[in-house]
Amino acid sequence: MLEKIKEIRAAMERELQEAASSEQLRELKVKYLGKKGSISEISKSMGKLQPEERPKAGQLVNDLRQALEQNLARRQQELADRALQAQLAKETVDVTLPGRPVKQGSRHPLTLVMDELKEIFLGMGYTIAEGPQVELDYYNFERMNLPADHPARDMQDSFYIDAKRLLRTHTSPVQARAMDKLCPQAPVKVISPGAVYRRDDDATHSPMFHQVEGLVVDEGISLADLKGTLLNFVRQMFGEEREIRLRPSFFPFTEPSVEVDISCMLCGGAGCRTCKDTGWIEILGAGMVHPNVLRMSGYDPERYTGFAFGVGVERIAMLKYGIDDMRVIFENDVRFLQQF
Ligand code: 2NL
Repeated sequence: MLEKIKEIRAAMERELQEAASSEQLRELKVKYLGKKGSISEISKSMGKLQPEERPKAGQLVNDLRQALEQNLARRQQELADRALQAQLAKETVDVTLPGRPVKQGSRHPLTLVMDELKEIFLGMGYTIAEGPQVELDYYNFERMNLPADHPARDMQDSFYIDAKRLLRTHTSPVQARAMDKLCPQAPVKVISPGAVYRRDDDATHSPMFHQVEGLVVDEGISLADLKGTLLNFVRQMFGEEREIRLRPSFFPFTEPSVEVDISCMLCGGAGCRTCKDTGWIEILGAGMVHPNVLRMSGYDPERYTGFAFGVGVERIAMLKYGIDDMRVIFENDVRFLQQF
């Protein structure tokens, strides 16, 4: 019996050492520890021993089982380590390789133009006013001197939420709110950039577009201040050589009202396709704040005057970057966006 145990132990240690894969280790485990394995067999034959020999033999069989389990685990670890070492030897990492370039995005042309517009007016001492896009028709229309029966309030022009609320059709209501807040302690000098909504959708109109409106209210503000402000803005935006031209126009919220043209930056005024051979390009609307608007905002129009203007951001972007179809601005095709 003792001989047998020794034999098994020797064979087992040899075979363990020879095993070259975890598959073979599993087979050895079955061979020795399995139900019909050598150790089970030898345990069964213990009955044949003399009673006084049994404790000693039992001890040896237990030692044998324990040794086998330990050796199996150790061998398993050795094989895993060796496999890892082999893998590492094969896989070399070249730490001097340049890194993979990070794909860098770019800012949307509307964002670029918005930022530039804000920067120019911040430079002239304006503050930025913001307000809700779902607006009361009181602020959007009433306060802009557009009474209930005015055609500009027509459902065809606006997105109504309910009887009293709509998506703002311009950012003027933000400025009406600014006047409510500031009047009459402080003069008003604000711009209101943001999205506006109108029920239009074709090659030259989007149902959502962006505006930057500006408003200055104080004592002694005149049309000359408006002209100087716009000339300064236009030259920063389109170049120092630009001139401006004011043509009479109409807005319900300004009186007098003007359309403002800039001398064409493509032909310098000689005439080309962009300016339709006129030498001038229309870029914004403006005017002196209507006395009704001032009054509704708490200002005495006999004492306070103001000017206001509204710029279409998409239009500026199209002129500045030579974009001929407004729809590409909103399609978000990367081939378009990557050009900025
Ligand atoms: C345009 C014309 C304009 C205004 C906007 C304004 C605001 C207040 C009072 C008076 Cl609070 N006017 N805004 C004035 C004239 C023109 O926008 O064609 N925009 C694209």
